[in-house]
Amino acid sequence: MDVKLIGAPLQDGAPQLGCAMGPAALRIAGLADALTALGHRVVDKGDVAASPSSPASHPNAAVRNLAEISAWTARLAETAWRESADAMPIFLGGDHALSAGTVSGMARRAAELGRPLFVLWLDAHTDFHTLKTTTSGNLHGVPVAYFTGQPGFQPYFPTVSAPVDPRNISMIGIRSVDPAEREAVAKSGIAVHDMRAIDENGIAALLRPFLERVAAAGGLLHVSFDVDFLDPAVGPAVSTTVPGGATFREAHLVMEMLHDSGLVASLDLVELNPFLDERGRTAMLLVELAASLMGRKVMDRPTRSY
Ligand code: DIR
Ligand code: MN
Ligand code: MN
Ligand code: MN
Repeated sequence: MDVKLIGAPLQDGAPQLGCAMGPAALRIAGLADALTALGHRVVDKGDVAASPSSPASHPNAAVRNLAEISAWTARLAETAWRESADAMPIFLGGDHALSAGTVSGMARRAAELGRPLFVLWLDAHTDFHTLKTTTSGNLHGVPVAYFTGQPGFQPYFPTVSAPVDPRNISMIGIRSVDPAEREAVAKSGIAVHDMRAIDENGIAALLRPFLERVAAAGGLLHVSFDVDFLDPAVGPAVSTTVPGGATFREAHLVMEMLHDSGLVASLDLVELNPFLDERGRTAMLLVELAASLMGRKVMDRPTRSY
């Protein structure tokens, strides 16, 4: 497969600095080589840059870095749309605000192909705040509301040309939902699978019917992988750790099922903060998981010492 690595070193959407180092850490951990070894043709497109032309403010005074995130959203939506024409883009974050851009760009691509876009959201959080409801003001908490076309983002953010149907979104790993998000996400039609659902059913039983639905609809699948989907013991390098997350085995199973499905059109690897890491282990783990999504089987997995 033709794969493009696209660095998106934004960090203004997160509460702590450090995500800007994420793309570099993923490169140093060997992402391109791991995918090349699986037979893919990998092109590293380098890092995208964005900066706002003028400052912006919102009546909700909590909102932080609005102009910066809006500029990143415009730039990444254009990039995702353009680069997905002839390859599978893998976006190296950068904080999760980047998905406002990548998912809306992929939705535009899917609409042009006459196919529905589906989104698998692997995260501790639902990221369904609007500019009005966020209390932290960290805009990594708003991308899903944005790309599904919830009200209140205009004129602050670019117009969403092809909003994602909330019924085409499956969230897995959820265990931190703010009060304002709870009702909104329940009403939206998004399938929210929390950790209890994983514990009671097993993660495969949650993912399989979703993948079958994507296949039956002839859809494109975008996967958005937030490091905090993982348990902090496995993936410590993230600013918003929440205990009780997915194990390596659960994440790995998800990746292999995604590979087997053949449905994945694009991928975000987000919220990696190498400044909080222990000797790059979270970056290396993400490379392993991405390799599994791209076809590596357990039996081929080289032994690695962290
Ligand atoms: C929280 C945290 N819901 C907020 N969100 C995070 O600040 O809006 N998303 N960490 O990944
Ligand atoms: Mn997130
Ligand atoms: Mn999260
Ligand atoms: Mn594997």
